[in-house]
Amino acid sequence: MVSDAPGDFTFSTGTNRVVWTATDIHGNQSTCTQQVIVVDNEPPTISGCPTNLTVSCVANVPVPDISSVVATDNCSAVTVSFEGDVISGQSCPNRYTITRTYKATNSSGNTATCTQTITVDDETAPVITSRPANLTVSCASAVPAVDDTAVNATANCGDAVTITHDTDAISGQSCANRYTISRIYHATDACGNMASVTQTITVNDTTGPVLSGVPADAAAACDAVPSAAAVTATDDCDGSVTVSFSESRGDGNCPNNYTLTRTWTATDACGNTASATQTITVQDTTGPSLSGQGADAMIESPATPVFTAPTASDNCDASPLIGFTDLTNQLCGASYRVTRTWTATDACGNVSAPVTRPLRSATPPHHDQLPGRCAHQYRHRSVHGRQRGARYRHRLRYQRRSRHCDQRRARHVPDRHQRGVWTATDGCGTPAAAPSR
Ligand SMILES: [Ca+2]
Ligand SMILES: [Ca+2]
Ligand SMILES: [Ca+2]
Ligand SMILES: [Ca+2]
Repeated sequence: MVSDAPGDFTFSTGTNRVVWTATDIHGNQSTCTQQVIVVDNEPPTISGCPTNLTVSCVANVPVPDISSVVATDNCSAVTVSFEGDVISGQSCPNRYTITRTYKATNSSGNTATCTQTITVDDETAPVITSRPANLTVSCASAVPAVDDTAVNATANCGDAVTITHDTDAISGQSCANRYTISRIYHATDACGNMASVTQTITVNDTTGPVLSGVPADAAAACDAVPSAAAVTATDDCDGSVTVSFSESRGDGNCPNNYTLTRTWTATDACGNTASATQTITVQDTTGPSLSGQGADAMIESPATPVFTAPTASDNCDASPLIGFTDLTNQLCGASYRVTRTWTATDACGNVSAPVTRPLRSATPPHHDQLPGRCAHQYRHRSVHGRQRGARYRHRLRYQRRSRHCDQRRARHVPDRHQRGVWTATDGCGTPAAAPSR
């Protein structure tokens, strides 16, 4: 018997039915059947999974791609598929691990897998696109409030950016309105990556206060120097500030001619100052005045004239100098008139109006024109009277002028009991009076 069964026959997986037929030379046949069951227990092989990679953002995670995956099987065709992603270790939207599995499946259901690890890790800070500019202000009150909305930033992954700020840091402060502020803003993405920007605000008060109420330069009499004005000051930062005052005197050409320089100074909290001055020119232009000089008087020669000097007062000088000049006019006989003129001069040379007083010295008048023809002897009679307001006294001596004098008549004219006055003159117009008897 000869077999013609093929030696390299390949069976498929599963049940294969083999019919054996025996044929003799006469064509008689006999058959039997053989079942060959092929079982594939060997899984496919798989390779070519996409390489592991790291991306920054979710958006950068590639879609599954089987194109590079290669799978083979010893028995049958193999199907490659994407099995799925498993996410682990996620700490924020853009920081986690993807385990991506690809699977090869043969017709017997045998499988093999390979995995790709995709790391999502955002390590990139936002980019700040706008920020508050550095600035300088004069006063603490002008420092702007912190403003997060003034900071804008973008995140590489497109996630939301949160803007925050630190507490202002103050440095270099030397006074209430002179220091530096460092104001730090932060822009932070969803994974905590942070960019920062510092705004420097310089506070520097360089402006002095402004004075008000400073009077203009003025001239004043020495006894009418005005008191210092009430000057006030306002500062751009400090509001009302204290004003200090000083006064200096510059001597002039005499004690009551001088200048007063009044200076007002205001200083703010940072030492900026403002000052203003007023110059007052003080002068004594008023002369002294005299009073109390003695009355006009008459004395009897040869007495020495004695004057009662006036006293002087001045608006500014406590002790004006008093001087005088005498003018003598000779009258008749031994009579003369002395006119004394006083003037007072103050320390600045201002001269008073002069005051004068005449004092006349006269020789005794003679009562040579007594009533009647008789002159009676009135020896050692004192005669008192007033002439032109001045008291005078003369001692008169009368001589009997005639032996024929009618004594009786003379005694009755005037009546001896009636005190009367005769007038006699000294020939200079100076009347004298004699008592009657
Ligand atoms: Ca297989
Ligand atoms: Ca980022
Ligand atoms: Ca100021
Ligand atoms: Ca004076």
